[in-house]
Amino acid sequence: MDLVIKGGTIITSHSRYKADVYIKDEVIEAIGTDISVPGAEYVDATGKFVLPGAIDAHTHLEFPFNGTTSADDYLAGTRAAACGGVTTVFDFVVQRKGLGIRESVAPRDALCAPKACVDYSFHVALTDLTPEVLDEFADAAAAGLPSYKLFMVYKKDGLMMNDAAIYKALLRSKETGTLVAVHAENPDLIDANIDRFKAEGKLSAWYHYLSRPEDVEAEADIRAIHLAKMTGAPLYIVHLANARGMQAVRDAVNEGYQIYAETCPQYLNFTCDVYKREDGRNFVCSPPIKNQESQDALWRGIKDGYIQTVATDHCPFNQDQKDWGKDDFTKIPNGCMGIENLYPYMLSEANKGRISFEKVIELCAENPAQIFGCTTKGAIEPGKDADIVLYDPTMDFEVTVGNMHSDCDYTIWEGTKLNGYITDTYSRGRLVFKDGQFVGEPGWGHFIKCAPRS
Ligand code: DUC
Ligand code: ZN
Ligand code: ZN
Repeated sequence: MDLVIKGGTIITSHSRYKADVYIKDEVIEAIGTDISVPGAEYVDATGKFVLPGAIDAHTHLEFPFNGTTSADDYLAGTRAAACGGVTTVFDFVVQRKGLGIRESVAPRDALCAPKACVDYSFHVALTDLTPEVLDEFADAAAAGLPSYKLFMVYKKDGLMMNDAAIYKALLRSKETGTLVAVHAENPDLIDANIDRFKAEGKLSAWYHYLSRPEDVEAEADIRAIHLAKMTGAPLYIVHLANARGMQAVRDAVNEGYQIYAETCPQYLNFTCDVYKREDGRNFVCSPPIKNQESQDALWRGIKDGYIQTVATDHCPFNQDQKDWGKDDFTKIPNGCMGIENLYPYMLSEANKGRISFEKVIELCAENPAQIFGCTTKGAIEPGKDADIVLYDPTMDFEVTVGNMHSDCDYTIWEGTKLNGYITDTYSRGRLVFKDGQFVGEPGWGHFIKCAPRS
């Protein structure tokens, strides 16, 4: 069915204007004034903003981790995404040791496809960088999988990749137009701190932060940037959360290196003081949420253009899972929720005047589409998929677990007041969220083949 969204204000990263959007066969067919299409369905968007659906470039859905599995499976996670205006979700597939990149993705894609409520793609977390896997970069990229993450931590979980592996991956990424991402923290410093705190009986959630404070992350950021400089390859730093790492990104970009930084809403909204709260364990994620100085540096980085994307690292665990670490922070599964909060939170910050709406579109839609090669996503333009969000800037909203659409039984965003909220989400022209209700269907979402860099 043809659809015309009439009378709204379209926002891009560099402009805003009133226009109608004509959608045909899941794609934006035309943008113009007074569009009239016989037989089409008309949607009145007067007073609303017409925005591209957000791309959450960093999630962990039904993720086996820390001896358990994250609480949102592909259905719940993509349902929550739809309700938060996210129309493309990148999930991390962990390479099974001994298996190749595409072999590791295939079973996860099979799991995701019947459940996905919005479109999705994958980054692959490499854990076994054999010569065969390095040789597979080009073919995996041609199959739509051109981005690889290397964990610099989680040694005991078998996920960590050493500097030599990062160096080799960067070199090969440069040859193949692929992109290497890193989770940057120093595992040896973390272990040394944990051993000391355990010996001293310091086991509350606050010591999760103190075992991985600002410089534990900064050291790894600086090391990864150094490796990228040595190879001349681009580098994407996931979930940047500290001021000194932010400065290292600024310096490297100013020297002409292609360093992309991503941060997450939890680092922009909370400080490490949350770990002193009675429910501090619910905020345990890695890297941990840092201090006010770091938060301020991240916002400055956004304003000055040194942070390219905001994504969530969505990896919720239910209260009973978090409670494993009630008396010992080392037993708390690492991860927080955010997939439904990313776009509304960033748009609310724009509505409050901290940044522009155009900047939010750049961070949450256009940049992730461009960096990860989602050529059909990220903008309201003819030819792009009709992934569209209608946003009412006058609507007040308070986040509470009851009005979220995840399977998790609490939210760290409880009580957060937002200025403005999403009223409708369209995924390829199909309505999937309307006035607080999920109206989509599992299996609607498709795998999106990402293009390698030219
Ligand atoms: N950090 C988290 O907090 N959760 C999932 C993986 C990660 O790196
Ligand atoms: Zn990570
Ligand atoms: Zn992550």
